[in-house]
Amino acid sequence: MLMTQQSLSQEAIDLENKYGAHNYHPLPVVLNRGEGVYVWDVDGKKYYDFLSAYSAVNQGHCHPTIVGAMTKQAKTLTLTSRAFHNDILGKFEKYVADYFKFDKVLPMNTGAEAVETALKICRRWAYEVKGIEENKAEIVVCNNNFHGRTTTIISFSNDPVARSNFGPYTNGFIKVEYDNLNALKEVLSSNKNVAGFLVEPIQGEAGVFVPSENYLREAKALCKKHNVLFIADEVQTGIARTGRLLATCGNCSCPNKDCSGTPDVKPDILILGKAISGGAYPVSAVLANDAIMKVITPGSHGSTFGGNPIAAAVAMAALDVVIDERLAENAFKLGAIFRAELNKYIAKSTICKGVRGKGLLNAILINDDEESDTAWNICMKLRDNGLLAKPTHGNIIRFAPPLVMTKEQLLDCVSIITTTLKEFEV
Ligand code: IF1
Repeated sequence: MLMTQQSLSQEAIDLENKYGAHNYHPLPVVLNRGEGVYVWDVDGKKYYDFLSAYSAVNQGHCHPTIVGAMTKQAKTLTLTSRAFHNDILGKFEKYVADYFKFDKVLPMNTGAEAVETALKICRRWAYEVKGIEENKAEIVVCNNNFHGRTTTIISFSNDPVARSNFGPYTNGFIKVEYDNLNALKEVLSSNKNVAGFLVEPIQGEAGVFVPSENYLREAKALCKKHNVLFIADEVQTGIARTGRLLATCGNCSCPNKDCSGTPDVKPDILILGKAISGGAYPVSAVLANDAIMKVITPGSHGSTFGGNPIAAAVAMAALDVVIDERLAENAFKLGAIFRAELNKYIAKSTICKGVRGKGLLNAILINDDEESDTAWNICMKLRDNGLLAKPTHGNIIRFAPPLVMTKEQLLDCVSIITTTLKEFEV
């Protein structure tokens, strides 16, 4: 029996290796079921999911409300394209616009598409509203950014693995150091052609890098002063992940009055993806007020699937769950416990140097160099001990469980993590 099951998992891995492009290096575990904070492998072994599909499954796996809305809509109407109206798109757009307090939303499917959409809106705005000379607009981005995988987006990445040999690259981007207001100030005051500043409120891929307390607020103020659009990529940080509805939580309807950080940083353009669907379906969205969104005219942008009826139904259900189950508050509360508990361990640890993050987007820093395989080996041991996480770089492990976790489950996870780390102490 066990032999058969093991060969099932090896068979699945072999099939991917033989027939799939090798664009990933997954942890060797083959999953076939998920529910809430748990996933199961083909042998029936249960794990805590500490990746949540890169923060897409904030509402937990197979949430019944979301799956219910999806199956109901799937049986009624799946796709009309935007050549015709349908009876749910407008409801979804109103729901999302009200929820995040913007005039308008432009629905797409993936995060990268939403980032591309924001860049296009920003460039049009530069020429048609700000009055920048044609083809001269520049968008400022940050070093070590991660915004997706398209040719334009990787053009302004500085990760050689993501970018090398994919040129020629798209022009019109200027990189500045993240969390450095002087660098931003310098480029904004010396260059009249800057149209926008694209930023992650917390840099995820860079290793869950949380900027200084005032960074986003001051950056927004600088943008305002120079008539530059502040574009927040909240694909990963949005939808309650960091203990607030949005990490830039401006005038949104987040019920968490308890949260600390930087209030009133309302982006001019907000980019959402991942958990806007709870991971059930690819849904992304770009939000802006009329003065900006008006540059989008018929034929200038679109997508066959963007804002399709299933996406609309799924996203409304997924955003309902965030409010109904108070996920922002839960992420805020559990995140504080998580970091406090890990810090107790870290005080006596040599293998783990620190923990950082906000809400339930956290990472631990492993005491080894970036090229080492220590973080990978720890993740393999965490897997054996019933918890799935993935390294980002050789010495950082990201921890981002679904936000529907209970305190008891979280403490159980802390115990798995610290027990595992103990095996690596020298
Ligand atoms: C992969 C990281 C997470 C994102 C931000 C846009 C996108 C992403 C801030 C694009 C996507 C992903 C994609 C995933 C790895 C991943 C990631 F490790 F790179 F940093 F989440 F932690 N903006 N992030 O984080 O969204 O087009 O993928 O829907 O395998 O590339 P997408």
